[in-house]
Amino acid sequence: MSSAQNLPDQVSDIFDPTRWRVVEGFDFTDMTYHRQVERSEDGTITRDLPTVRIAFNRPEVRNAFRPGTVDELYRAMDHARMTPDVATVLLTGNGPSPKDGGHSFCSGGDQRIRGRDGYKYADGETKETIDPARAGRLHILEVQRLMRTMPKVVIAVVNGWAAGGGHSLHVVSDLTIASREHGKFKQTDATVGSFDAGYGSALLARQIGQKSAREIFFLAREYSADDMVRMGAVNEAVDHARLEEVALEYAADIARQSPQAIRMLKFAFNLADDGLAGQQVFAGEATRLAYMTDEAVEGKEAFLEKRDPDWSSFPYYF
Ligand code: S0N
Repeated sequence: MSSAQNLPDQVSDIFDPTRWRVVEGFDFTDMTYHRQVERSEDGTITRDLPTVRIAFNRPEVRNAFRPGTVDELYRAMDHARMTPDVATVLLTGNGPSPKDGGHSFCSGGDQRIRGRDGYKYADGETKETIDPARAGRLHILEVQRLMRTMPKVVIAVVNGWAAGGGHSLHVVSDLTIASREHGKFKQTDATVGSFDAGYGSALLARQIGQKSAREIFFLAREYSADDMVRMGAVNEAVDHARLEEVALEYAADIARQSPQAIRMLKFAFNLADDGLAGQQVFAGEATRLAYMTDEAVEGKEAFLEKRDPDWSSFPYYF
């Protein structure tokens, strides 16, 4: 935290510290986690606004994720899920790289610590020393499921390379906006002997069609933000300097809508593609709404009062 006006550190070339505060309580190294704020003219925070920014913070390796990165990403995402006045999550990458100035959203799993047996080791860990409870998990898939099922809108703000598992994170996000200059998309899974056979590929095919999705995976070519807009995989390509500003405009529009309606719509969009798991999430929200009706209250009260429920004032047909 820099001292001037309690502004957070400058974490990327397009990060505006005046718009954010650090979310307290997390000692992250591989991610950063910020809450949007309103400030008075002297820089004092006057109130929190309903958007958070979760960012990969390993620009020297194109924001590749290692096990600890995924743990931190999950914790931040879950905290956002459970924070009642947060409507939207911006998922992005910090940078550019101090080594070569390269811009990156996320380049997927850190290939330097990928184990032959599928384990992913943290720095210094080996197959012999790793805690078995933490080994062998492709837990980025747990993050994907959380992003998919959380009752908030997740926007991928693609400031640079979205490659491999980073490409999949953009696919699973509700919306994607990308830097016209630096946003680049490349599905390298097959190049490194990896494959996201779940949302990363199958959901992409639902989004842009089978032929285009197969092209992206089978050929592993590079696509620009404008290419991706044309394919229907990205909502908008914007000038790099304005990327986070436009993301916040999206978030402000979302915050103007009914939270309940946004939740139901997100779960409705997911339902058909997610099968029974999608139905379960949608149905859970429907049940929560039903609990708020007089009819459901009558059922509960009749049970507690040890009497038969009286449904006479509740019609079978409206
Ligand atoms: C992103 C690319 C295209 C950028 O190219 P560019 O700009 O030329 O930069 P480089 O010089 O290549 O990179 C700069 C430095 O960053 C390092 N680096 C980049 N990406 C990674 C990475 N993923 N892991 C480790 N290091 C990385 C470079 O090595 C270089 O370092 P220095 O300066 O020291 O040489 C290009 O970098 C690229 O193609 N990167 C690799 C992309 C990739 O293949 N990612 C992995 C794909 N697979 C997954 O992500 C699977 C994820 C996963 O967990 C999973 C999920 C579902 C099912 C299975 C799995 C599974 O684990 O297998």
